[in-house]
Amino acid sequence: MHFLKRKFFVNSLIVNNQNLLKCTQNRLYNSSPKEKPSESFSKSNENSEKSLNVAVIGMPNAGKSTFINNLISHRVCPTSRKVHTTRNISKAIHTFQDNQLILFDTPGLVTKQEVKKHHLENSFQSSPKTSMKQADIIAVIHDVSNRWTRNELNPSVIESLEAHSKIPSFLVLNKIDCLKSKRVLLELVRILTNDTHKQGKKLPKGDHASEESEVENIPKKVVGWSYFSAIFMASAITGDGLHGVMSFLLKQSKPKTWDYSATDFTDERPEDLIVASVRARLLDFLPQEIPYLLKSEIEYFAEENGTIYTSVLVTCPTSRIENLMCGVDNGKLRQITERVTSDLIETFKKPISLTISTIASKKKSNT
Ligand SMILES: Nc1nc2c(ncn2[C@@H]2O[C@H](COP(=O)(O)OP(=O)(O)OP(=O)(O)O)[C@@H](O)[C@H]2O)c(=O)[nH]1
Ligand SMILES: [Mg+2]
Repeated sequence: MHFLKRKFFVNSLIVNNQNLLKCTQNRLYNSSPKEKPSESFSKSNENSEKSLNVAVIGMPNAGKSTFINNLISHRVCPTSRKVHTTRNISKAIHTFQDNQLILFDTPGLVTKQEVKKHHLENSFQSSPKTSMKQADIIAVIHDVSNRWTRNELNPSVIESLEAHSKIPSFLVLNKIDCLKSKRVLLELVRILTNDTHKQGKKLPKGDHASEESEVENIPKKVVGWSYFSAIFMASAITGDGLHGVMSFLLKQSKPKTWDYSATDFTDERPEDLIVASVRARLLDFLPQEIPYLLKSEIEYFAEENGTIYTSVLVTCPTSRIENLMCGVDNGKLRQITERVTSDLIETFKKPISLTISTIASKKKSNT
């Protein structure tokens, strides 16, 4: 073993191991189908229960996870400024009155070549497909802040919609807060729907400009999708436009027995959610490719008297990178720990005592 000494930063409380052992069985969030807390509530209301599975897809960094969190006003999905924050399918569950929305957060769509080039897990390709297969409706999140990519739907998006063309879909033009002039949005709606929508409204069939071009027999590059049921203009970060999306989804909801209890908000194990939250903040705090080289894993997890006690170990490839992550006098590690702690408080709505430890797997840096 070539592990060096460990560095760590504990945020707030420290607990002894005996306490931790005592409460490891006391898991917080049950991902299994509904039972316990709301069982009696669900049973008595079974006839009126409605539910909707929504697959949220789009390119990396389009704002899919932020969209889900702010749509349901609950930070369930870790987010970051860098790409590939979400690496696996995960469900955010939102129960409101007799409606249960299940939002599938997915990794950004990538090609086989990108998976190979960036050594991404297979889940990058399989998760969006799995979520679309189970979906009642597909939400496509499209980033309009990037002027180089906003004028067309990426071919991977169009391919995904084609492969699931029987499932209704809607488009969310996201990050509208970044646009100085909103006029560009009307043009984007026209282009991205192949002229089937204008100003967010579906046109009657005869009005489609794309049909005219068929008459002229000029082959055109397909840059949009003609079958969106609705278009929304939104800013996932400010919440602008999300109210309309929520009303739309609640209307689409179908009579169906709930899969989860009214108190469930995720199908993830809390340990996995904690590790994903640490990983997301490392992406924000560390430069360029460095955070992608780190490996985070849970060391312990327990709950006692309503407080979550947890520790995450981050393995750095070299001591140079470990020092970079910890900063002078562990200042950066402290900042990261505090940030993740406040994220987790928002997620679990409970006090959190988090320790992040670091370790270097090589004694000397390669440089
Ligand atoms: N200005 C602005 N930024 C946004 C908006 N929505 C998301 N972002 C930012 O975009 C970045 C990526 O957001 P995420 O929600 O992590 O994006 P994602 O699509 O889930 O990314 P991956 O999981 O990596 O595919 C973050 O820095 C967000 O704060 C928005 O409406 N406006
Ligand atoms: Mg994400």
